[in-house]
Amino acid sequence: MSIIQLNQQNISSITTRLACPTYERNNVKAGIIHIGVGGFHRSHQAYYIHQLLGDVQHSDWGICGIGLREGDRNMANILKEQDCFYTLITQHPDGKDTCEIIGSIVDYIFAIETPELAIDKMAHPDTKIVSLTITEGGYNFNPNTGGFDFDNPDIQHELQHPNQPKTVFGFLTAALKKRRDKGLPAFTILSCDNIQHNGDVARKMLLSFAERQDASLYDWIKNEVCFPNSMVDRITPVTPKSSIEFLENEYQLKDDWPIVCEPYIQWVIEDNFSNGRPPLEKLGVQFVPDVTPYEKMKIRLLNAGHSVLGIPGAVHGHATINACMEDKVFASFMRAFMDNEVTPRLGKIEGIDLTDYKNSLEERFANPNIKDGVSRICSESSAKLPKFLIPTIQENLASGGSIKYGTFILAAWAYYSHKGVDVNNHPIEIIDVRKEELHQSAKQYEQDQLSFLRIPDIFGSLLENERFVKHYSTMIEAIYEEQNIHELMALISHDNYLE
Ligand code: CS2
Repeated sequence: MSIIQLNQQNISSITTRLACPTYERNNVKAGIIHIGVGGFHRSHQAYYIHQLLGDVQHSDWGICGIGLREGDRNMANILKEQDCFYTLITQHPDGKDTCEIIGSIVDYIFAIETPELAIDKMAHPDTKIVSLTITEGGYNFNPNTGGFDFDNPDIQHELQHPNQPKTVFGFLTAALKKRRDKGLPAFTILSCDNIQHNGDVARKMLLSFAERQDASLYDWIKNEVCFPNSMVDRITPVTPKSSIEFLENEYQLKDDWPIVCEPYIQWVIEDNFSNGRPPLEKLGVQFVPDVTPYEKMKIRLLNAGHSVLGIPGAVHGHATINACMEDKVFASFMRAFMDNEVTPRLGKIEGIDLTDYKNSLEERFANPNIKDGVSRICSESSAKLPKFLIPTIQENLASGGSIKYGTFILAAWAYYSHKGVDVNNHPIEIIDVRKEELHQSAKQYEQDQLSFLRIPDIFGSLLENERFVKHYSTMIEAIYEEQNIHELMALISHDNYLE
């Protein structure tokens, strides 16, 4: 068999090789516009919608992707080449991979080149939802004040030139204004980022921006746009080159950007929509009145658990999360962190057995077939840890709970940011917009043991707490002196260490 390019024209031949969409894409309307099409959107929301479109009654709920950043150019080119089709490779723990072609993204607009087109698409009568995966950093809040960051030059630009939007805020307000002026109902804004109260955060930020731009639009958005909170979950590693080769060898299929993911998938959403919603409950999505306990559980256990493995893992030279889990010291450290520091702060969650949930996290992290790189997990830790980990430490400080596991991760992060190499002297790949600032602050260690923590918008007031400072100092000293993270983790896991 010859290699065949994944695209619309070839889809009937590809069907003989692997599962393809059964729906007629020409009849699918884009009821959802998604900003920030990355790996996660394609393994999660687009996969749910793909299943939904299998029933012709629901053909109003296709997706049109939008890329707002220069960094989306590659995605735009590849999706264009492939008519927005891509392969989803689900990696099972027994080593099997299941592959299927996903067709739910029916269109993609690279808004840097055609901003008008993107605005018109969002303002189109077919559009009912605009969903977002723009990462923790995309919400443009000033971590010092918790408010909107008006100093951002792109925000300044779009406030002065509302017809030349650059950020998600400029695009959303331009599109909502058009809808209001045309007498169309508002769309729902559905945040799918790992932020607690993601909908509330999106609402607060958009309203702050709109208020400065146009008072009457502010009122309209406030009254008409719904921002459901949601909890999303599916581990989606960075696509390795080997997956592209695998599709070529196994199926003679040329797909330049397939997606790999674990079998597990979960989505919990507040049932609060401005202009209708797809019946995703048919696919196991949970619609609940209040998503707070679910998102807190997921962010504080799964996302923080990942960092608890990933940061020391990077220093110790473990390349992937499953390699960390194979290391008994790492695995029991992470479990002890979950049991002793997170679980007591979560309280009871309706319908959830936390022990089962934690057991399933252990199994998911240990999946040997999904090679989730620690570099992905540690990427943008400066935005993640203040949301995933530091609140747990703060709450434990306030309530007298254990802090040794969480504190150790901050000390390990300081060392990681300073040294940038692992125990074998191999460079660590650090991906963080604040990498340089973190490095500068960590490297003052010799003069000031606590130097790394002197970034208030990341660490808040931790330094004001005596118990925390005592723990941190002991740990950071031990890390620098012994240079053996692994041994220290084993030591900390002993009952009588510091506490
Ligand atoms: C990870 C998440 O980047 C991270 O820190 O914890 O991307 C995680 O894999 C997803 O939230 C899983 O749903």
